[in-house]
Amino acid sequence: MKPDRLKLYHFPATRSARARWILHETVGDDFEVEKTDLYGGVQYTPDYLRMNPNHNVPVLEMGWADGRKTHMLESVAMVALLADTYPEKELAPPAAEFSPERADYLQMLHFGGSWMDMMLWQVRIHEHILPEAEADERTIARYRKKMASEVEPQLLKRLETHEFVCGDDFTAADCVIGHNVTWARGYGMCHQPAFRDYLSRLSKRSAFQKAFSDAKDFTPELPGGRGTRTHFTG
Ligand SMILES: N[C@@H](CCC(=O)N[C@@H](CS)C(=O)NCC(=O)O)C(=O)O
Repeated sequence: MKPDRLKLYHFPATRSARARWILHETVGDDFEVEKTDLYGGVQYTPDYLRMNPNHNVPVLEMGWADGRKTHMLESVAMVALLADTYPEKELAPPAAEFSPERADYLQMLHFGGSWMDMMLWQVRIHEHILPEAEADERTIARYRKKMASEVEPQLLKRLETHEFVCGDDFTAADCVIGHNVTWARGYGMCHQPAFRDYLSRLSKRSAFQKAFSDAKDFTPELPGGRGTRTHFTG
């Protein structure tokens, strides 16, 4: 069974670009995209909170033949589900096999979505979003250092010897790690040539181009400056 209708709540170049990317890789253009004005605070309105109590993007809305409407709220879960649901696209090692390739793929998917993501988010909120009084220079320094000393070397080891993060074939894990690398580079991290070359390979994919076609609409700074998001809880 597959949904009759797919709709993505999205904001340019954020984690919802991971979901938009895997959707283009799997279902093509057959889904709706609604921009959620994060800087306008739409994610804290009662209607949005009913759909997503975590007040963020992405949300993947799925309409089913029996009339149900369901929502997924985690970008990495969306990436994993879509890659496994369309095995003919060969975006993930087969789920039914206990293989080293499957283990490595899941490892990188979740490394990107949890460990690396956590560090990038700390840098982002403390540098650009939290009010001055809550922003902590030591947190920024700590996670910038961990990115440089722990995360980047692990990724470089892979990307200096292989085309993609799990080897020479593109996988759905690249939708998460690739997005993270664009995010990191926007903050002056992952600056080594191997990361630039990796993004250049990824950007040749038409699904990547479509997913990031609106990236120019993203600004790291809040329109009114840090701390202007009165409802932001992080
Ligand atoms: N773990 C979630 C995190 C989603 C998330 O925090 N999205 C951010 C944009 S990258 C957001 O919408 N933040 C708005 C807010 O919290 O106000 C995922 O990966 O889907």
